[in-house]
Amino acid sequence: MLRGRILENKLSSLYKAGKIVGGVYLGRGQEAVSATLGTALIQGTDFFAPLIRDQAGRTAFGEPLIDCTRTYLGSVKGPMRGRDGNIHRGRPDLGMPAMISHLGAQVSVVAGMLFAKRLQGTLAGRVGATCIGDGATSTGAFHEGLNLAAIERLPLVVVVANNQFAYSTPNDRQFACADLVEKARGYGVGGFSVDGTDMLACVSVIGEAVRRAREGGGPQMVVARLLRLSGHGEHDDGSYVPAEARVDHYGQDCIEVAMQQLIENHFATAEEIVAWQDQIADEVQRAVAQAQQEPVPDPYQEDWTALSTRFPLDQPISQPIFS
Ligand SMILES: Cc1ncc(C[n+]2csc(CCOP(=O)(O)OP(=O)(O)O)c2C)c(N)n1
Repeated sequence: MLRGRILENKLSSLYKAGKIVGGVYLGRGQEAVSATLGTALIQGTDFFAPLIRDQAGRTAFGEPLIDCTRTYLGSVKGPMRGRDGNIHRGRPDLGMPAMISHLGAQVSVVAGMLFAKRLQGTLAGRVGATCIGDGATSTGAFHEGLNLAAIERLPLVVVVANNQFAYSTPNDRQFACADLVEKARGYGVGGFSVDGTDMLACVSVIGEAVRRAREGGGPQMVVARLLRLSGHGEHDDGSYVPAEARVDHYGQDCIEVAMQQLIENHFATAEEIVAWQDQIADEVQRAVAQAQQEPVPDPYQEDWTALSTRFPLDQPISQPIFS
């Protein structure tokens, strides 16, 4: 969670200083949901299709920070070889497809990946997960993907980060059911609700959803309630979010809550947390400095093949793939 937050704070500064071309989209306030999902998945076995607000989950799943800074800064050494605007990066060979759209498109992609593994006879013990927002639950892509996964009883976990706004559209203009988790019953999939600002609750509920999917319980949907603590992107000041939403329970910062939980449960001391922050700030600084020194792609030399054809299949995600 801290890696995601500290890295994204740096990206925001770089964007405001005009050093990043394109948008910067943060997961501020969603780190507990994202990181606990990434942690519950097994790198090398599972599939994870993160969204633009899932820096914390990507890191927890095993993506190195340098993948992020290289992509945002357009380095030719990044996973998209500097060809992507910024956020649609992935390592499909390693179970992490590149993001397509924010609006539920990944649900059917992950369902398809799982279905392909079933056809190959290698699905057992595997889970595929994706995160979406409340707005995505209104799209056809979400409906089609979840419906297919339910009929095929695929081990799919869809985590909905209900951050109360789809860009500037509030929940009451987005869906008419009392709670989004009711949609799970409609599709015939397992449904869970969790307070997305509470890290320990997320560990338990998201962990349980992943476990049920892995053990053959079919698709699971988790709805996590929270508030987006930034604009839709760094170009947006989020001034449409009412002041009451910022001060109610779900407006609290999950990182502050998590720190308290760690200290109260004697998992870590305040001094250790400060030391982690310092160490991570240093890692982030190095990942930015390295990407800034690297060249951008030469469009005349670039072979423009799909990224998946260029990755060695046997390389673990934690190792740099480009030298
Ligand atoms: C197919 C498609 N339609 C529209 C957009 C533009 N768009 C990007 S994010 C967004 C709102 C998403 O809201 P939500 O699903 O609640 O996710 P959040 O941004 O709150 O995390 C929209 C309309 C898009 N990227 N793709």
